[in-house]
Amino acid sequence: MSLRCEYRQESVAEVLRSDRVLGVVSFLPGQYCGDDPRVASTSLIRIDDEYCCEAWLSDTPVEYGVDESTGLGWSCNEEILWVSVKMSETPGTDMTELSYQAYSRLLDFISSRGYPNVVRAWNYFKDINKGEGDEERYKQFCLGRHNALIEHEYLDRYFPAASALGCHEGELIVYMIASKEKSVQVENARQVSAYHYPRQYGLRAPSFARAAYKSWARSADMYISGTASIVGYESQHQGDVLAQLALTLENISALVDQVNEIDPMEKIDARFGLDLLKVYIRHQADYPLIRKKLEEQYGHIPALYLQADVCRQELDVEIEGVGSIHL
Ligand code: 3EB
Repeated sequence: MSLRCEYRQESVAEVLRSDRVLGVVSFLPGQYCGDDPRVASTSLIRIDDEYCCEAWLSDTPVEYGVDESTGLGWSCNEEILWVSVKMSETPGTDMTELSYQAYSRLLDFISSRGYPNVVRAWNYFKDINKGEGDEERYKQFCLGRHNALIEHEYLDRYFPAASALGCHEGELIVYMIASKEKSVQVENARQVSAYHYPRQYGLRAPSFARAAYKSWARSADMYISGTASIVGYESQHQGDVLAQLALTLENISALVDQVNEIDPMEKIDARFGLDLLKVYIRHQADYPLIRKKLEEQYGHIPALYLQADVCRQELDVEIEGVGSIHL
């Protein structure tokens, strides 16, 4: 069994024709309007037209459906359960409660289906930087997510790899890759683990690992969490997006090295390498410069550029990645 992520040029509807599709993530403009349970529709805005959507593919046919009681969309093969949830907000919605509900539903569901381990999760919601201090919506999101994870017996070192970004409008969207067997969580020696951030970052620190890797029956994947210009626990290079980008790329390289150090791979010469990059940019005007720099370093790797708000107000760029074993 193997899992592959691809950025695709075809429309979501076309990608969905294959019976090997575990999940598709759609973006604006051209958001998917159907009701296929394999689609997570986000209001993240594509900055260029190179790719239309993000596809997660199985090498065997998948089974899929909607969970009647919660409305979760799911799909699975023998080893992987891909699941997404959409939580509507009404005026005055408490983000702590909303993220708690989202995670409780997701974690209950994946356990009940026999895939209790979250390898990787993505979280998108609007107005992520709105609210002061502990009232900031990102911090409230972290509190609700933490409470649900702890209730489901996730300890620090089992937190999934993750990304949490602010999107344009709409519901809280969470999608995740869950597995039957545990994945391996990886931290970055240059950064304090997010779950150990000090009190100023919220009542409960963010519950995520810097990276994770998972061996499947016929492949192994590495998931680099959303990575930004942070050393220790502090944001660096406020107001200088290119310096932020350079530091972000150093953090990503350090993580890839770290994964390669930890992974007890028996094959000599096999290393995890990056296959895809997803680049979140706060100000679209920064896109040309960011793209130029990224292509100098990673020009051979497909990259998807999205406008999104980084969860720390002072940061303007965040990058995540997917990798696999390169022989
Ligand atoms: C950071 O390193 C930047 O809350 O799930 C990156 C990845 C970040 C995931 C999350 C937040 C999250 O703290 C922000």
